[in-house]
Amino acid sequence: NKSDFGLIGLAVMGQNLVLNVESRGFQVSVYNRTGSVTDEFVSAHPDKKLVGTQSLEEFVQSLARPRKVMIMVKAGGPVDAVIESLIPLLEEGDIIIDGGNSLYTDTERRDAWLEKEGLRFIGAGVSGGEEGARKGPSIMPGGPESTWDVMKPIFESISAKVDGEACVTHIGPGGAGHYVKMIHNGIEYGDMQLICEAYSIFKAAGFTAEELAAVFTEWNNGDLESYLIQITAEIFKQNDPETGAPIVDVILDTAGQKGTGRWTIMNAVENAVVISTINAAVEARILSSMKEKRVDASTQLEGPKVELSVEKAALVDKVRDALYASKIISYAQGLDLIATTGEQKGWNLDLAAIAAIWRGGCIIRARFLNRITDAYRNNAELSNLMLDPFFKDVLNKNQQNWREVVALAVSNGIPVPAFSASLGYYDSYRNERLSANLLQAQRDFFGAHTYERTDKPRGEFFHTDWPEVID
Ligand code: NBP
Repeated sequence: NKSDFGLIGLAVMGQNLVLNVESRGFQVSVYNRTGSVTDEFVSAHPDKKLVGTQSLEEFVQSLARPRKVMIMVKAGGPVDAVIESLIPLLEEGDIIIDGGNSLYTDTERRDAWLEKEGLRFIGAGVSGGEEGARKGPSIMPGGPESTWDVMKPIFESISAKVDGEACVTHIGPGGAGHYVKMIHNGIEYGDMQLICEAYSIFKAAGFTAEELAAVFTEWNNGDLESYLIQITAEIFKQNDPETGAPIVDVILDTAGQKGTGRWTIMNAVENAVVISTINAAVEARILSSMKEKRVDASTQLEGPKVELSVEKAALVDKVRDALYASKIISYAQGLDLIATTGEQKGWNLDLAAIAAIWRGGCIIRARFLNRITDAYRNNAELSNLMLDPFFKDVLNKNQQNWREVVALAVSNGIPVPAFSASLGYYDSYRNERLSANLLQAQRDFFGAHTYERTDKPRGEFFHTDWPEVID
């Protein structure tokens, strides 16, 4: 009998997704470029309905029509290589699903390419890492509605569930799914960096790992409840078996950044959308990776000569407020970018549905996403998340503590680039009058760019005859 589903690419994500799909009652055929991986995987699971295949021909022949082939290989060239080899083997109406972290513009190109070949294509972002893939990820599929309808039962059965709702929805046509996954990853960068900044303040204030574990455990019972806060609490409880020291203290402070974070920033710049919190998070990783340069500079560039002395309990409350407010800003920016691109592409995106499928399965899953879902369910036209009644109240309530935390960090030389970028966005956005009047004067001065006036209707442009300067 033929398989219901096929998967190509048996690395971490592929293997776990296969076991997930199989566990929902589907028979799954598998193929991997290196055949020994397939053999080892299938023989490690003798009780499962798996069909191991050693050639793509055998793989394709083992599938029921319309064939559903998921590709889970390294993003970029490998995806094209696999598609290229599949095309002559598949038949009209068969479906290829790319579940990797492909760049959405590649997905758009493949969508057009496969349509010409008479095949159906879904570019689906799959979030949640290894565990999500195995137990239920958040899935962000893009492609034609009619293809989604065919895939819906399988996607819904393998995805995470929150309050009985599957963490998958048809995002939109073409590259929409991979696009939303990309921004999701950018938001993930922001969430992680904000937590790290909270940690750096506590560390400077002398908190022990034990105290940090207690703080994050407590936070995980409140508004900040989320997977990332939860694992952070666990991290602080973990000691290094070799030295007995808290494991965080022996881990080197250099992080990598690749693909999706960088793509998110480039896309924001192209669309003229501010995502300063995510920017700060990506840049913080870049700075972290310059370890040797930082070590060298640390002996040459001075910081403030102060001793941080604060009342710990009060600090915990303030940092919590600052973290929550900054997180709201990060999501406001990320969702603004999604909305802007969605509009420009005519994707007709449903922000409430997108926030809803992030509530489970993925790394950014959090209680707070219920509030975001509600915000857009109540008002699909919301211009900025900050202006939703619930979030507006939180920001108004937290802004004082947020400022105090940023000021404390700055005066003590503790880098908090994402906290301060978030606050900078908040203060800029809420200011009726910024300093761009001077900027316009400068532009008009050196380039006769003209300006609009406060006392004249918008759209009327003026120029001043500036004096000549001799330098
Ligand atoms: P990798 O991204 O490490 O890819 C390894 C797989 O790609 C192997 O099966 C390998 O086959 C196959 N492959 C390569 Br490399 N080049 C190939 C080619 N030219 N033709 C055929 N197969 C080729 O695996 P992963 O970490 O499981 O991730 C898979 C996708 O899911 C990626 O796009 C990733 O960004 C995304 N993703 C990963 C995570 C995560 O937590 N790891 C989370 C969410 C999304 P081989 O065995 O023959 O070398």
